[in-house]
Amino acid sequence: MAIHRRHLTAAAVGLSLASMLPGFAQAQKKIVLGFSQVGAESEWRTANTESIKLAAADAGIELKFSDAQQKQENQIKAIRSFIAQKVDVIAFSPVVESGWDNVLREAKAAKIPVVLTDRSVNSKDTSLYVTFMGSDFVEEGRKAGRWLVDKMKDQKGDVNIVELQGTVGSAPAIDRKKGFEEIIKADSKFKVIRSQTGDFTRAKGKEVMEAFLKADGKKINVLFAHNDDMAIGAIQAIEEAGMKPAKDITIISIDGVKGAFEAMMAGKLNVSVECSPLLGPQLMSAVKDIQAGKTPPKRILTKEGIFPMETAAAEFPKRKY
Ligand code: GYE
Repeated sequence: MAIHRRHLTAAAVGLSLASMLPGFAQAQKKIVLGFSQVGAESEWRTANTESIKLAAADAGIELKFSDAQQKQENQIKAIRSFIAQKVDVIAFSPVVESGWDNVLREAKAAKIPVVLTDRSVNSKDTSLYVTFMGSDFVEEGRKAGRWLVDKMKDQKGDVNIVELQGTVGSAPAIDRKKGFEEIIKADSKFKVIRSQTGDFTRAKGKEVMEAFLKADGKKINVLFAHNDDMAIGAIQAIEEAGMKPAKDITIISIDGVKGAFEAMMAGKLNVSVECSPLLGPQLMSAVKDIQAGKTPPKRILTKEGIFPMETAAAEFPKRKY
């Protein structure tokens, strides 16, 4: 009985504290972030998801995470459900660039700020989102192109290139292609003889490379893959065709994930251009700023480098993804 009374007293005190200090209860309220992820198509994406989940936990932000399995319709559904749940902030990595205006207008009408991470949208109305944080994909394509131009500077005849594109309509596929072409077009010896999507996955990268090899075989001098996973799939196809990756065919890819470093250390991949997936901490700090009424810069750029095969062994222990 005595214990019971003590409990009652504590409850009563708790109640009166909350009603006397409404600000106190407010400060304790967690920020709720709805995040719609592209999928789990690559090593890059897995590292990105991990970074976001960890950073949310570290920042004390409640994360509602949704995986769209590389389908825009699933992302639109997830965003609508975040709006219905009245989350504080919505963030997402748009699988493709176009077709977002309607759902973004719905978020705006509900007064929920939107942050784009990793990939951008091509909406004309930039007031539909607060900020876009992520890499400069055109520059990544240029870095790949510059590395190739330098590597082949003494080559006299044609350089036949096959290209494995990322997801059709996605910002990184469009921009990496553009940046690469911008650089190689300076010399007509560089010829892109085939270009097809491998949807950023190992399985598709392998499958499409098999088809390239069947069609052109020994004619192929260079593979430019828009990400490491497709390059890793293609390496298997090249080996199965009895050729030597990185020797018979020069291979360039993008991301700089651990799998790429392992391939470089095994002498099977020539170079990987870095694209960092570790966007979690900067996303959480932008979310906190927005909630505090501050406006983050419209564009938050990720800094990144390039890793040729010769640097792989020294860099590998420092890699975080
Ligand atoms: O390069 C690829 C992933 O959007 C930058 O998506 C990202 C790309 C990354 O599937 O591996």
